[in-house]
Amino acid sequence: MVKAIIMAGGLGTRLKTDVEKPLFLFNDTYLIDYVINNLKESLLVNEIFVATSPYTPKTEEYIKNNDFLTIIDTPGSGFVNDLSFILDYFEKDNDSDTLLFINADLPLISANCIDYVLKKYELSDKNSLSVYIPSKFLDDLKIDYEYEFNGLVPSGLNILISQNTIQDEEELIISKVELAININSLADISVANKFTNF
Ligand SMILES: Nc1nc2c(ncn2[C@@H]2O[C@H](COP(=O)(O)OP(=O)(O)OP(=O)(O)O)[C@@H](O)[C@H]2O)c(=O)[nH]1
Ligand SMILES: [Mg+2]
Repeated sequence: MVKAIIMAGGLGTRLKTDVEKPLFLFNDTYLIDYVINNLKESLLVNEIFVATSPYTPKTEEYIKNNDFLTIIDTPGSGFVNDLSFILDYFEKDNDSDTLLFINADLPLISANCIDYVLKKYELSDKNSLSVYIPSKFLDDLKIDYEYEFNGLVPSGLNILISQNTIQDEEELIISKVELAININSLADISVANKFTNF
């Protein structure tokens, strides 16, 4: 089974607005709804989960009204700690599920792109796969990023097997605008608007 988990329990500090980041309105639609719709359109994702935390109670309330979605109530103790919490949550049930993690602030990653990445994972002999964007690609588009290693920037799209272990990682490098648009600040909204034609 392929289970998608939308990470939606962060503080949203950099956005500097009162609303929780997943419920930030981007062209009249909540950020998280873009991700939900793209995952629903995927041909390979079987189930969708949303990882909220005590920092995102309104997001949790919003998601509760949707029968398609299951909430995972994470402690909100940081991305890596909550990831480990989620791996435990799934491992208890089944230790061979494919878990696709996607951040709630990646509104433009299409179902096609998600399915392409899942197919690459199926072909790989590694237990995990992370998608990276070349920093040069982002520099050329004048898109800011927070973290870079060996010329690669993590995209916020990762696949793991449902086991809380250190996993061998396949690096998948993709130069695509849809992966590069990550909403962290209000400045990122202007960048995103440049690349969309709503
Ligand atoms: N469940 C859970 N989700 C998280 C956590 N930290 C971040 N996220 C989510 O992961 C995604 C990427 O994180 P960031 O871009 O750092 O977002 P953020 O932490 O809300 O915002 P900043 O406070 O500006 O860093 C966002 O959709 C967050 O909601 C956490 O501790 N638990
Ligand atoms: Mg953060």
